Amino acid sequence: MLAKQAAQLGPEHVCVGKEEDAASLRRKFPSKKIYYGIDGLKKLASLPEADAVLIAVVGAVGIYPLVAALCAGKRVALANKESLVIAGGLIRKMLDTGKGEIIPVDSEHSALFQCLIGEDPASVNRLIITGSGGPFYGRKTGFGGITPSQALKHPNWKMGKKITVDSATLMNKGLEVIEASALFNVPLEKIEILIHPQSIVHSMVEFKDHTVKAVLSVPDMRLAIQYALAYPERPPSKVKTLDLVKAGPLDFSKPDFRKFPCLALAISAAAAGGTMPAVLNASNEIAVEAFLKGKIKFTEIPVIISRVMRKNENIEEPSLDDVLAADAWARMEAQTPC
Ligand code: MN3
Repeated sequence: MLAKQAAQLGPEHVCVGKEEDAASLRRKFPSKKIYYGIDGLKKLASLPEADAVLIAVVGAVGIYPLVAALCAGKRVALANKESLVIAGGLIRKMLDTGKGEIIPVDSEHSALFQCLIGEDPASVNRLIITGSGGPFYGRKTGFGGITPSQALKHPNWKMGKKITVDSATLMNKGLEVIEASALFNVPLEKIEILIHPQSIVHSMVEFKDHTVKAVLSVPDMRLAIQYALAYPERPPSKVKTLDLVKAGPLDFSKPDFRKFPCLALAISAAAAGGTMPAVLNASNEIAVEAFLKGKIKFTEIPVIISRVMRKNENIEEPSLDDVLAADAWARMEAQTPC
């Protein structure tokens, strides 16, 4: 598929995961520069001629191109949330001291970013992150019998497999709280989650005077991607106009932490800080993969994560090496049968 896309769009540089795939691409495209693996991602993210870098790889591996791009002073359109989850404090420091910047692609964070433009950070009361609740929000029992194909049917958004399962367990919303805290430098206790099944309101910011700003549109990821790439311009898009009469009524409710233990685990990892979010994320990645392969039940995902989190010896102000070591340890631990 990548070869087809490269032939169609004609990029000068292409990166794949494995060395052997790079070799076969080199035979197909002798005039292109072909890279592979983590070093390839880093090179691609810091090309001198790139004026913006869109990072949309899945999982903790996103940290490598993100750090490379920020070191090179790039504007990053960031669709990968795991990098901010595992190393939020370090990325925050890079943003505060370096030339690089992040324009979020995650729809909730794109909304928050837009609400915060022109506002004094000190005037923010709270960030309100909305979530559809995923395909099982109304379900009362039988979570153990949920199959991968059921979990992969998201009611509103078209996304990749890993994030769609994360939406079904509500881990995605937990990761997004950690992501927002790092990206906007807002403490955990000022971030709230609201379940909003229609996915029309993408998130909100409440200010000190109790004014609430929100961003609304039909749910379509193309809009958030375009916004991040075109920022600060706002060109026309192919996304449908929002018909509020047809879309309504819009519902909001508090999330159910008991029915969705992954959400509670994410919040407790965020509160613990240090390497705990990296451990949460890595064990979640392994558990979701095992669920998608039919090796474990849907309800075993939080059991694995909480077991690995309990064993973690937390490092409070971790370096990038500490974070990567915690990530690698948690991956091993998550695959060890208890
Ligand atoms: Mn999102």
